[in-house]
Parts: sequence; structure tokens; C-alpha cells
Amino acid sequence: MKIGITCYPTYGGSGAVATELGIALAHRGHEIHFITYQQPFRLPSFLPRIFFHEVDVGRYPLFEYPPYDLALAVRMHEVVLTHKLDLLHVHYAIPHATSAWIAREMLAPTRPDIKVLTTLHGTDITIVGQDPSFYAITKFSIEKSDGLTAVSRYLKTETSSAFGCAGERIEVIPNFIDPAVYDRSRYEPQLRAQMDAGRKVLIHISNFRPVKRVRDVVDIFARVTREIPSVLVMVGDGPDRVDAEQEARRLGVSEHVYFLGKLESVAPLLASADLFLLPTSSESFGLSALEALATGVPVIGTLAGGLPEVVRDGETGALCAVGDVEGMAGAAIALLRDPERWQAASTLAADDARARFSLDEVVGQYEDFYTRSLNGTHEPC
Ligand code: GMT
Repeated sequence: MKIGITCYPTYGGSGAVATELGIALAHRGHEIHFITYQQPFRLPSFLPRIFFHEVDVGRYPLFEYPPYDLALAVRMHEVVLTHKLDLLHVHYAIPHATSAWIAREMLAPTRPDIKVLTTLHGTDITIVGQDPSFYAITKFSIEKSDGLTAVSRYLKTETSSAFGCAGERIEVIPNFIDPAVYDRSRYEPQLRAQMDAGRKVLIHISNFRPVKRVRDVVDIFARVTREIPSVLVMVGDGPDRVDAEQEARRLGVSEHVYFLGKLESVAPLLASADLFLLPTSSESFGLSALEALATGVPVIGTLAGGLPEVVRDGETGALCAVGDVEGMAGAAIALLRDPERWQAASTLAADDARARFSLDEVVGQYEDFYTRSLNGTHEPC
């Protein structure tokens, strides 16, 4: 198949999933065309059967807000025609599904067979899509997609209740990991060696948006390190990083908290970690939690959104109510204090991630979804 993929190319789970899906599909012989405003961050410069088409919005002075969605639609239209694509697979509804719908309308006379498939990732449904400024266009774009997937059962239900009739058309295809990459035994524990020897290593990886509750990460860590000497490694960047730094100072733990910023490859860091903290208030899936589990790092998080579909509470980690930092700290301390329990959770986490979310299995589900979508007809909602 010849597949166009659009995603947010900078750091973020949806871009990571879309890029790794494209790479895996190219390995399987498909031709992949990334149509994005920047080279996706997990895409190496050259791989066979993979092409990158940059979307340029131009710089016309009249445009205080350059119309990226239109420039994207034009680029999609052009790439479909030039490279004879079979389908456009867009990740994150806003504005990608809308641009793809425009491109499909423009292509109607010449390529009436082109399909638009949309993968819903999270805040495109739970936050941005429900903002009054975007609600109607999100609903419209979802309904006009020829096929829809959501990354968790939670997100499918949420989409259905927030936007109505699309529910029954949404297939759940979960996020995935490459078991060869997220393999604890493959990496030297460099991070652990660099930190104070003998201390436990707690890690958090995110875009530091309010939904991630990074202050709670620091609060949990402060309670843990009082009982068990530890360090906290914070990977990523975003609007709440300063808050987290202030919280660390306020709680007197800043010398044990390391902010590493945005990093492309997290598996070697995860291989040094004892626990992953994700006290999020809303998470459709939690790709970073899955990457941690696959690397044998138990997850301490919340009973929020789709996270319970990824973390087995009491087995591969522990989940508490949102904001229950005491509960999460208690669960973390209990696991760290009991090496046998930690080892059992770590082994089960890596096995369970491989059993349920392996790249080969999930990419096969996408291929099957594409085949069925190409053979089916578009039934508007
Ligand atoms: O929606 C966001 O905050 C960003 C988005 C992304 O692009 O990383 O994250 C969402 O998609 C990820 C990949 O499917 C999921 O693992 C995240 O759980 C989801 N974020 C939220 O639901 C907050």
C-alpha cells in the first residue's frame, strides 16, 4: 500500500506512535509518505520506502495566524496525486482530520477512491476537541473520516459520549512498543551509575502539561526519598517545568531532582529506573508508561482514563485516585522496600507489555484496518 501519514512531528506520544508505525509499515514493504511541518522526531534521516514531505505555511504578513490546516490540505492533495497514495492516515483529529477531509473533497473528481483514516489519541477528544472553539469541527471531521481508531477503550467511550454517533465505527487499536528497543538487559545502567550509588531511581517522562500534574510527581518523590534515599529524573519539557522546579525547592529536595529536558531516546534511561511516576489527571493511554513497563519499570500512577488498561493495578504497578500523592508514595515505598515484590512486578511488567502491546501484533491490526477500509465504502454518520 501507499500510505500518507500526518502527525505532530515534535515530541509527544501521538507523533512517536505515528512515526514508529510508519517505519514498521515500510519494513513490511509499504511505501510511506510523512506529510508534516517538520521531520518527525523519531524518524531517522533515511530509510528505504519512507519519504518526508514538508508542509510550508509561507510567511505572508497579513496572516497573524498562518492557515496551517489549509497548507496541509494542499500538500496532502499534491502528495496523493503525485505518489498515487491509497490512503491518508492522520494522527490527532485537530486539525489533521479536517485537512484530510478538505484534501479528499479536492480529490473527488480525480481520486474518488482515496480514504481518510483518523486515529484519535487523547486530548484531541478529551480537551481540545471539546473546547467550544473546536467542538463542531472536531465532530464533523470525525464523522467524515472513512475509518476511525482510538488508542484505548476509554477513549472510544469518551469519543462516543462527547461526540455522539461515531462510537460504533471506532476500532480500538492500542499503542505499541518494539520489544527489542525497550529491553532492560540491552543497556548499561549508565544513569544509575551517574547518580548517587545505592539510591533508587524514580523517573517521569512527559510534555510537562498541566494534565501530567508534575508537582504531584515531585510531591510523591519527596515522600519516598524521606523513607528510601532516591533520585528523581525528569525527562521532557513544557509549561509546568518551572512549577516542578519550584516545588522541588519548596520541599527541599531539589538537589536530588535532575531535569534532563527533551531527549530522543528514553529506553537507556528507563533501563536504569526503579519506578516510573505518572500521577496524571487524564490519560487516554499513557505511551510513556507502556515504554516503562516494557523496560521492566513498574508504574505508579492514577486511575485515570485508559491508564488502567495499560498498568495492571497491584501487579505491574499501583494506581490511586488523582491527587492521592500519599497513596502513590505509599505504594512506591512498599514496592521499593520489598526487592522480591519489585522483581516480580518488573518481570511481569516486561512480559505483559510484550504479550499485549508488541509492535508486530499491533502493526498487523493497522494493516488489517487499512485493508478493510480500502475495501469498504464511506458511510457518513
Ligand atoms: O494529547 C496530548 O496531550 C498529547 C498526546 C501526544 O501527542 O502525545 O498524548 C496522547 O496520545 C498519546 C499517544 O497515543 C497517549 O499515550 C497519551 O496518553 C495521550 N495524552 C493524553 O491523553 C493526555
